Amino acid sequence: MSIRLLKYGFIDNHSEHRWFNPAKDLEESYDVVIIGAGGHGLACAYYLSHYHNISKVAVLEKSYIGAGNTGRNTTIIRSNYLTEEGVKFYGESVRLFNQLSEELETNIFFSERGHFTLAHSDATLRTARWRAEVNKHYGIDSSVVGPSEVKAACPEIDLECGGNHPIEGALFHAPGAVARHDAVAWGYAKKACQKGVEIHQNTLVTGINIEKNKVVSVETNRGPIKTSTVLSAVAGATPTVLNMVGLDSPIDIYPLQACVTEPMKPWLNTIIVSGSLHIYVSQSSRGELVMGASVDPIEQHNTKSSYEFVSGMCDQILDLFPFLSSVKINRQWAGMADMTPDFAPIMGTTPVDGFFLDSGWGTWGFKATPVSGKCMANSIALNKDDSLITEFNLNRFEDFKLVGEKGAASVGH
Ligand code: PYC
Repeated sequence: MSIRLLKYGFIDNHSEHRWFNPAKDLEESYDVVIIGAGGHGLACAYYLSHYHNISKVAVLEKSYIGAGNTGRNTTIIRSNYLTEEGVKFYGESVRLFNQLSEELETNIFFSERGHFTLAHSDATLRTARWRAEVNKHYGIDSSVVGPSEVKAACPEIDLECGGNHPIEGALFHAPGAVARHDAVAWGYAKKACQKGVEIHQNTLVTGINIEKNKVVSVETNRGPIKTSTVLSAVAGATPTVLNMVGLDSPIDIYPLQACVTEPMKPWLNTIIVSGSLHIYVSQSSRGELVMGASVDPIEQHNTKSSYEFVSGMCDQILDLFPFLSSVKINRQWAGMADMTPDFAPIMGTTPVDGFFLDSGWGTWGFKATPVSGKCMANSIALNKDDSLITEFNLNRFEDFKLVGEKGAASVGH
């Protein structure tokens, strides 16, 4: 073995600083406790500490940073939604994503690819037109294109779809992008820690104490913490946390599975989605095809992968790309999606003073990471819902004011 290699093996003084603060004891109290060190919780900690000067913040994570849906999604970023609320909200998220590498001084591998939502029927084309018109009205780059434009962007696609469901056109959204999901979480964590935010991994919240309808403290497996402000940012576990403060929501938890193939030479430069075939696919910078489908058909609180998912999804993908028939699937996994009746998130203030919610992300939590962090930080700092999220408040279910966003889902659920 070379002496140089041995020398480097023995130095513990590496040039790169720690990204996150080292593990330490919990303080007795914090101004804000954030439950969940996924992208959303960490983004909120970043915006609180950098834009509101609120740094006495503890982010508590039962597992490790990004262990939940942050590290389990298929990293698609877009703003071609169906409702005014959704288009404005995700439009701001795409804007923030575009500058996030600079803002966080972390390469998040943001890669604008263009996003095609294929239409295999007149009915789907009609929804595509509807979305394109709403998008354009709010300044979002989105239009209906014909099969030849799809073929030009992706020459490998079989427009006939194996003769089963020919492609009639698509909704094209040029700003559609992908980014490295872990880097987004780590970047927010790094920058929040630089301002003094503490991230406590392996720290499970077991209860939240309320007195006179106000948050007063949090119980954890490492002892109690006094605080007047708690944010729940725990996709997949929202009902458990809501239970701790005596609130209820119409969220149901469904597993959402995904997978990657073995690496291939770059051939797919865009993002292809088909609601009728229930699939979405992009190619990662490592060359893997990153693919997913609808949520599982049964409500379950687990992250098990299934053969049924991967075989059903490959069956559909091969209609679009028959040449992939000998490509191997390398890995599959699942996350747990907080599904709401209207497919819009549940965010902001709640009937319990000092308890804030960032939840109900369904199948689009990753793409909302920057905007949700920013809006939640604004809402916490001002104790008032940010204007971009007022329509997403939990009270909309009592007021019968749903935000029907189902038509903007990538795939049917
Ligand atoms: O909303 O673009 C999307 C999406 C892709 C995968 C899951 N959701």
